Amino acid sequence: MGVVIIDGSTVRAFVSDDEQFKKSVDETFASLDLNNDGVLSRSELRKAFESMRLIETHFGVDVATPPEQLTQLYDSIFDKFDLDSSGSVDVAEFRSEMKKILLAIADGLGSCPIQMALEDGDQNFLKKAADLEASKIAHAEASS
Ligand SMILES: [Ca+2]
Repeated sequence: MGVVIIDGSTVRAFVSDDEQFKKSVDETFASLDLNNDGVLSRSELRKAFESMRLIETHFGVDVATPPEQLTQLYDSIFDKFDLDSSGSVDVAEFRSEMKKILLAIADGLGSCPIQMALEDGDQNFLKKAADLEASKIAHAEASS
């Protein structure tokens, strides 16, 4: 369990770092593709969002959402990801939608840093964004 501090520019820098972003998204996609068929099914994507805890929690505070409302929410998320309505989400669809989501989060954060509490081993894009920024700062300090 650790705490990272991120703001909009942290997230934006992560998304615009093509190589790093693609690597992170592809790794996440692979770990979410539980049956290894190369696409995410409705239930695989739902598990992904449940594990990211973007919906059930609001900045780390649990909020109660009725199950039927959650199912509706996850269905609409799936439909958003499944751009060609094929009934599954491929890696390109996943990449493009994650980019949109993260940029929306970046806009929401603006220049207001927030603290995020994270579990060890969290598959969390915001943590990856923070890690990337930390490694860049460390690199800049080492080379100066
Ligand atoms: Ca799958």
